[in-house]
Amino acid sequence: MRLFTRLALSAVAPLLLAQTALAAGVNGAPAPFDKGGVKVALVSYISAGDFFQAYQAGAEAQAKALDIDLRVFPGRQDAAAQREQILQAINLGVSAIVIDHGLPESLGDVVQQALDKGIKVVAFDVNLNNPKIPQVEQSDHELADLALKQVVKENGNSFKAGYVYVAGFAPLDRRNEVWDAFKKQNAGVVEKARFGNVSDTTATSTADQAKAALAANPDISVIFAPYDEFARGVKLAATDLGIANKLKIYSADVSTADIQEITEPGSPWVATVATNPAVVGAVSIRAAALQVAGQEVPHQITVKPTLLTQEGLRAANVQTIEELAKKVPAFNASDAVTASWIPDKLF
Ligand code: SR1
Repeated sequence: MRLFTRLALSAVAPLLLAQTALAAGVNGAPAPFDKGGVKVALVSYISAGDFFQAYQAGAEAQAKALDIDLRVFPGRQDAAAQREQILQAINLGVSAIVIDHGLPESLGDVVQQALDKGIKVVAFDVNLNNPKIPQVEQSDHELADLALKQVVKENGNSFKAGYVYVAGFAPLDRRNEVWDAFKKQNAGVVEKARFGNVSDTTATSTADQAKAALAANPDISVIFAPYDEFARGVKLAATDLGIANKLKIYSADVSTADIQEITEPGSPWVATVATNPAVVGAVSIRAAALQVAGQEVPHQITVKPTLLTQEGLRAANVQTIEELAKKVPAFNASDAVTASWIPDKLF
């Protein structure tokens, strides 16, 4: 063999071996997962923030365990770009697309194009209203209900409140239904200010709005901020205004950074209700894989959230999401959409 050919082969051989190892498939899995290398796209609308990064990491871990070739399209809160990315995924010849958030009105026709080509679709937190598309959610009604029960436990049912909300995002809209019902049932709860912003700078923009709202309404003692970026913004504002000791913030979501903000001395962020977003990402990929394998997937897939209080986190000395996962089984794994052939030891 000529020297050049030998050198070229020796350089390529490890790559070929790596590819073989990567595309080895999953033992005992049905086609096409027995061969591996199934292409799946994850198309997100929001990619900034702890929740969405952890969701993506969980999706990647589950994809790796299933020997899926996962193509990630990061969102930039740009509806037109998300449509374009779905078309790109279709052109790549993916077998399934997971759509993570987005605006339903701008997705319907491109999602239909995917379905028409036999591509399986899974929706997380975006209502695509199609019986062929399983919907993944974190049981948002229960999430808001648990948070508001904790509000009443700690503040009674007569107080002035601030509320952080942006309409048009399915999980926030569902949580809002519970907030509306809560106010109807508790006439002593007065919503004095409502604000919110979802962007690539959600926390800091919300902080600016919160500062104005809290300065104008010094009698607000409770803030319902059911998204961790919102809660982080309100906490920032309360600290800047020097009123952290007069305010209690209740939120959704959790991350290692959130745990640190909740448990630090004097923090006004007293409770959150959350799932492990990495587990939700893994569940979304499993829903896609099961459909590709031709197996049954329920239309509504829920990952149940858990109430985490400042007091409880401090008492258990939990400082990271990994420590939380060791203490609370629901943060480690979900039994939603599993199968014997799907590896579930991810984290
Ligand atoms: C802008 S929507 C933000 C929410 O999406 C996910 O459901 C997270 O729980 C987050 O609160």
